[in-house]
Amino acid sequence: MIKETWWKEAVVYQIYPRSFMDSDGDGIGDIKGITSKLDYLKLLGIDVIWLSPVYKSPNDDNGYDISDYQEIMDEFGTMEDFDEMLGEAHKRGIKIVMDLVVNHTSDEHQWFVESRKSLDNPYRDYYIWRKGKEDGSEPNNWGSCFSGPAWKYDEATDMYFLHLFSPKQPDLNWDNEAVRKSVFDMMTWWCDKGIDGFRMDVISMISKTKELPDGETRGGLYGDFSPYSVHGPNVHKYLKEMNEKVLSRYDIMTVGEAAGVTVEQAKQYAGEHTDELNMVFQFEHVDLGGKYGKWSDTRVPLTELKKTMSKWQTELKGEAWNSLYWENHDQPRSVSRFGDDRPQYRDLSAKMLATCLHMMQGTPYVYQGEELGMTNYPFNDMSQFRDIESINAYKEWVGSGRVSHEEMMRCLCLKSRDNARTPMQWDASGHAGFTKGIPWIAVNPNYQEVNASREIADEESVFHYYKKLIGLRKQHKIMVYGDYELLLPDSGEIFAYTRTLDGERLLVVCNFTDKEQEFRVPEAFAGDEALCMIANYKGDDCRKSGKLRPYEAIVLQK
Ligand code: TEU
Repeated sequence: MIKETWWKEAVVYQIYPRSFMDSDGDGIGDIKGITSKLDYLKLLGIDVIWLSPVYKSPNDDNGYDISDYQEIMDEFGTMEDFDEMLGEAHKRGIKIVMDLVVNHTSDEHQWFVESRKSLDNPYRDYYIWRKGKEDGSEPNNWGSCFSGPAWKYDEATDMYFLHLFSPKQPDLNWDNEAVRKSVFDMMTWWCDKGIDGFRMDVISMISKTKELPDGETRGGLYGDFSPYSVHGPNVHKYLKEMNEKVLSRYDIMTVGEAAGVTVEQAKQYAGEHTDELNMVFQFEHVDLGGKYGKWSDTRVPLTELKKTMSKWQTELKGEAWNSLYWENHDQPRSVSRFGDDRPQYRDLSAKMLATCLHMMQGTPYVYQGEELGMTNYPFNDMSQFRDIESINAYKEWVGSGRVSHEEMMRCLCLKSRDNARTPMQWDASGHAGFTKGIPWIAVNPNYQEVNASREIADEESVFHYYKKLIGLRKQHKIMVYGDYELLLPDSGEIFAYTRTLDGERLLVVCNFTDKEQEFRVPEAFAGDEALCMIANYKGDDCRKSGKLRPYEAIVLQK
């Protein structure tokens, strides 16, 4: 029996503050801007906001490089602004979950400033330092997630420090009890302020093996660090300690970003009774189809997508809780990646994707602009990119001659994180109403059509469709707790499944193509007594026509 709790029944909305709403005209989103849009989020009906980092940061990785966990980033405003936003959100019954980035800090954090000063500095072992090899090269062959080696040489003490991300994001040494205490104290400080939980950045990477040997290069320029730094030997010990010392003391929600996690590992991170986290973000469905690392310019076959998502629905059941997402600040726009962003199909396919995801078992996450059907940006020049991961990947793959400029541009257009980071499109005014200044990254040119103001006024918009889906989840426990069963596993065109709870059943059918598809409704749902819970087309549905229209989505309830 699945235990019923508030965070299983909630819908979470992710805000990437830099691109959400700019209140002071500097072209960068800020906390006052978020506060000014809380009524919009209340109208949408979401329950929780996951706030990407707002802490002080030099923004080498847009806030995921933190220089002070208990101060607000200058560009985003003040702690008073934060306190006002928290209070205003709570007044509207909206919870705030903070982004906890503790696998690494910024190299400008005071801990690292001290650590690099000398071998005997009290903060030396807050980070992971190693001597170089005999020939003076890096301690091992590991590559960083943002290209280049995962080690940076530091002259002052003639040693290298580990950074699995950018050189300005040195990894913390979680084997050091003082590090754990500092992190837990900081988390307690935020919980005492009244926040409602944490999304934990790359939490599966915090424990490294003692030995840090070379990794497999598999024909690449660098070795793979994951066997030694993902799901490491003490990761669960440290999360249980975190749970005992902080998490268990508050009624909060936690979700761990667990790159590379398997279903079996997820049962440990987010098991009903493992006393670690409430749920994890797994990456199997969004990591499908990589050709040059994560980079590819081809779409993933629907059969692969269905197989992966169904596995997580059926194999976690009753043991751990799923997070459900198509998009976040690291992923491209789902309507471009999994749907069809051509004008005649954008709206339909966005609603179809929303149906496919929100009818599954788990906590759904809506990324800012997903509820509008925002699309990938039409990049055509490297100068348009801002993301360190994309810029460095271009330099490494094209610079090394392994990928042509043209192919890499196609890969970046499909999968660059900047696709998700163009400003939120509020209305049809200049810069889509995001800023009165010059935006830090260009607004998508389709903002005249795709924007909140227009869609709120149009009952048939993607916005209102998401609003309906979110509302249905509050009315029907079967959407939250019903058992999932995949139908038509071999279909490369149709994603269909049922949900079952206490004798009630739902049939969810989604046509992932721009063609009509034959579809015979299962007998149990064929009659008129089966009600249509939601559909993205008006008029006769597949029960009468025996066909699914392009990107048609329908949910029948019995
Ligand atoms: O992302 C972790 C991570 O695994 C990324 O490499 C992500 O999978 C990749 O960018 C997908 O293309 C987290 C944050 O979500 C990301 O924004 C940060 O850049 C990263 O950690 C470092 O903090």
